[in-house]
Amino acid sequence: MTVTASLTRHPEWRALAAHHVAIKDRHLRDLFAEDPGRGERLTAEGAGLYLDYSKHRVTDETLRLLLALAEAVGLKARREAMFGGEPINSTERRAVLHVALRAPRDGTILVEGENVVPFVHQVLDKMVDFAESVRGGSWTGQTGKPVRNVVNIGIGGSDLGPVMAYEALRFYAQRNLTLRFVSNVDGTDLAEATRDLDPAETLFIVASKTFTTIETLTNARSAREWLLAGLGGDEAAVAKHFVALSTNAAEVQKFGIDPANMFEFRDWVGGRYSYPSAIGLSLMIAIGPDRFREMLGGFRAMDEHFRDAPFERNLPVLMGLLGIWYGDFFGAETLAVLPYDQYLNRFSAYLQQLDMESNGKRVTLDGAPVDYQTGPIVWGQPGTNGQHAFYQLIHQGTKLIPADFLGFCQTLNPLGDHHDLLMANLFAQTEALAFGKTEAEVRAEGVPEHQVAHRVFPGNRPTSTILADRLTPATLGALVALYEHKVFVQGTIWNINSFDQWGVELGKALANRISPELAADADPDLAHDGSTNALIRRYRARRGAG
Ligand code: G6Q
Repeated sequence: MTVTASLTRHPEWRALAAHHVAIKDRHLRDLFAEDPGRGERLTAEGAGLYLDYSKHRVTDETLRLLLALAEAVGLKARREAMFGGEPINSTERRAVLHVALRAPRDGTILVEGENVVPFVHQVLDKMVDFAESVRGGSWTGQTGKPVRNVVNIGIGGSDLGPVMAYEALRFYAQRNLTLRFVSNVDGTDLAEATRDLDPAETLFIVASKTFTTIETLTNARSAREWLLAGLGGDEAAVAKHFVALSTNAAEVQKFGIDPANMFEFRDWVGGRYSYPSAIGLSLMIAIGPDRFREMLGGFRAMDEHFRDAPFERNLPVLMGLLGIWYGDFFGAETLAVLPYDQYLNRFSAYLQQLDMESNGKRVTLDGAPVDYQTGPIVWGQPGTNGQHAFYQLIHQGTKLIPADFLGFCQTLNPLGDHHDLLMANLFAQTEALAFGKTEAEVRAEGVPEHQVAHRVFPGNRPTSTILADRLTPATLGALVALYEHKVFVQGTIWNINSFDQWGVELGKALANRISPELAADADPDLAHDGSTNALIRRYRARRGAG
């Protein structure tokens, strides 16, 4: 194993550590008082998104040092390596080319000498034809009825992207179609998703990159039984009611889905980066091909911004560096993502996978254990609901929780003064988190003495605010690409592989060992630890009870 020079020994890192000691107690109140222009100066724009990062515990010197770190670790070269199709996913020896999914038709991206862009557009064209036929009613089921219900069966990257984006863009969806997403191997998920559907009008989209994922295949088999039971058992119905999204044609065929009804992608698209690929078919059916292309355009605009904008005005670079500043120097362990938009209700869950699966790593590219913190715990849910729940801890708890606030200047559903109220909450929260309320201010309000300490807000809680005009398909694409590239920037600085996921593979293997032990008729010989053995025995003894 090669042990590389640790990141923490870089002069730029050491300079940041020293700078942190010098400025860690500086308050945002003072930073703003000394430089009232920072609210306009510490901002950047790209791909229709406006980022205000002035409410961060940074000075011009902090930013200079962070940007120097990005240069020192070779971020530019690594970015070019990704866009250039080099196998930067080193453990799996694969290129990382979700950016190719949104390349223009005349683009060129070479993977081992092959331009993959024509393949991307060939699949997109096939998706467009299929989506149009479902939306227009010309794709009919076994009994001749048009499709009214679309059920996506997938898990992880083959679920979270499509479901998040469908929720986010529901405003643009064709409303006579019902979209459902089944992921959990818990039979409840499929049972609830299908209980009120007519099989004759239902299309199942089986989304699985590998087509070997046990949860997805189990759900797909049960869906096939449900369909055949409802349609009189004729196997021919499968071809009219099942399509597959996968890289694995052989397994798709083995399952019984006609390869003509398979939409392909390649192994250079990671699961958590895959919803702009064939994995987005359910979304394309819901919002239509034009909107889907607009969304790809938004992704592309952010890809170009990431590639071309100077680091000091580059949104993913700035957000990545700010995350490193808090995680590695202030010791913050989490990042809250708080969208002030109901349509983004699954956005934080989606980002959880994107960020935590990518950067939840403990060794460098060379296999040496890191001696610094890597990916944050990402969490959150839409404001203003969170305000009435967990914001208390962000304002007055003992933990430092940097937060991203996302909002839109225009609402898609104008209703009285709802939108102004929503946005008033967003602005008020970031203001209160930054500036807090001092003891003197609390006293001046005439608060009884025994409450004063309890009603002080220390402030100095850092936030980013990301504003866009309107939640359009293009805005969503730009927003997702922003976080994808932020994750890339951080993974590059930490010198880790953001594109493998051995922790996920472990779960797949472990369950495969235990499930035959649960299924066995006779008591199996169990060779797990004492706790696991006892739990399995108790489950076997009691599952038939009651
Ligand atoms: C994503 C992960 C993981 C994956 C699921 C589903 O990056 O690899 O979440 O998407 O395990 O895998 P399949 O698409 O192969 O079924």
